Amino acid sequence: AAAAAEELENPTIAPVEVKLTKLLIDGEFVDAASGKTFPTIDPRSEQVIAHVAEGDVEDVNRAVRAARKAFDHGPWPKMPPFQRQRILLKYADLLDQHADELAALETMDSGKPYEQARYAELPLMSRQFRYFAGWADKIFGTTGPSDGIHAVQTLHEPIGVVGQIIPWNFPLVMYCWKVAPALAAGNTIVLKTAEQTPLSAILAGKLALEAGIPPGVLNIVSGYGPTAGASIAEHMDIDKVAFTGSTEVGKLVMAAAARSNLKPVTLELGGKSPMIICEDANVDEAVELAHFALFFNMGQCCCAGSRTFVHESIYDEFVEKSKARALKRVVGDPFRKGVEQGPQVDKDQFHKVLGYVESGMEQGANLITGGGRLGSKGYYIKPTIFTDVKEGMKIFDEEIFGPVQSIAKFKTLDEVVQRANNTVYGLAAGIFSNNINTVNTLSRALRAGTIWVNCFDVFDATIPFGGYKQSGIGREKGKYVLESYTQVKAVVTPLHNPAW
Ligand code: TXE
Repeated sequence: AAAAAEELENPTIAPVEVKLTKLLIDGEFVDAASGKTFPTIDPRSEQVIAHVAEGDVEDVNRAVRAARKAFDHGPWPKMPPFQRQRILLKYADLLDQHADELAALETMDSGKPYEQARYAELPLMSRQFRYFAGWADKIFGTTGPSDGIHAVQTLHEPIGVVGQIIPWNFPLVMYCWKVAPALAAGNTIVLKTAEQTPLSAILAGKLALEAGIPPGVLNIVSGYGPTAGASIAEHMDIDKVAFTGSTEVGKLVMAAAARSNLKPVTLELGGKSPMIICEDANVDEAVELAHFALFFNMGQCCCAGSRTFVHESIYDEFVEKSKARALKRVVGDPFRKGVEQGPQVDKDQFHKVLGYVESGMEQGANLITGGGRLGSKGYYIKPTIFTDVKEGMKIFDEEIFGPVQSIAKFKTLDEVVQRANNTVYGLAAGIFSNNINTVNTLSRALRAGTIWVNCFDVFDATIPFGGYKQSGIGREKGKYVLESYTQVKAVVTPLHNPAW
């Protein structure tokens, strides 16, 4: 009876049937040229969900041929921009209409809480398409004064065929961050999803066709990195590549782009973002925000606030309350209502995170809660906190990508700036303070692409996102991303006939 009562309070939302598993090439769902498939695994049960067509070099070649044809001879780049806009707006509506199914596929494949996928992430998708639909007819150049005897106009043209490689931590959000601006600017696309999470993008691709995006404009290849991914990076007929993933692979992508046809590269890579809790902070609120900054999405965020710096005057209280909060965190089947944390995405990530937990203990950090696997089935990890964490410990210096919070004490603002910037990364930083001078000082001194003040993980389509240092090159979202998906052409004509 108790179980039934709990079930009533926390009903389970059902997974959905997987209907689409093929590659999307030239407007058709097709098998891989090799006929091969690969299994995608449910991280809750460690069981196979479905076998998905495994795209490889030959499939990328087919997709590039389709995208090339759609760019060189198809209607998309030449279409009046307001028509592209209309199609993208219709696409946004279709994404909203299918939000339940998309979110369910996302949860099955990645293990993220259904409520998070459905109510925090899916709305970002349609918002992103509507925002960039708005840009479609507002992308244009300038006329300049030049030298007085020539008229000069600049045309902002699409780059051509763009290759996009996305990770598994936010499969659909990454899909729309990449696809929406590229399409709004008139490019055609070959996109590779992550091998851990291929399912949701295939349905998103089907909806793109329904919205009226012409065949060949958006091609989606499921498959592995060293095969399908690498062949995108080194392809001679792809005009630009955008990558989100590890810093290590980002370097490979950039090298391959340079070695092949010198295609421009944008990269959104790893991070080790500081979350700085200042002296004047309301401790309860700061604890909640720092908890969210690290534990959101099982800690699998490139911008996770993974170094929590706390002012010494409130350190002990902060640590005690952070422990209580972590113990309250609801971990379980991500399809159940009220669950805050599901399993890690796959076996590799699960073992990687547990390896970091062990190294924290070996290197003398103080484990105050968690510290191991939860249960015996599925890739669940207990919310874990280390205190007294210091530079030189791997858990403080390297990206863990898991539910492991590292808390450190600081005394002065100068000290915390120096320590926060002491990393090869520079993706984001959080500041918790109501002191305007502190906020101004820190937000200017921190070397990171996003500074969240008294908030964290705010991802509206208008906000540019990207890294300093080895966290990446270029910006996604906002008007800035359009620069990555357009070329500038200068057209010069004499103002007077030179013979006059
Ligand atoms: O990343 P990969 P992995 C970090 C995080 C994580 C670590 C490893 O620390 O623990 O990276 O994760 C494709 N050429 N981030 O191994 O391999 C791959 O198929 C071209 C941070 O999953 O970088 C997938 O589509 N592509 C991050 C994508 O790259 C290649 C998100 C990302 O996978 C390739 C994910 C190759 N040679 C992990 N090899 C973030 N910035 O958000 C792999 N890929």
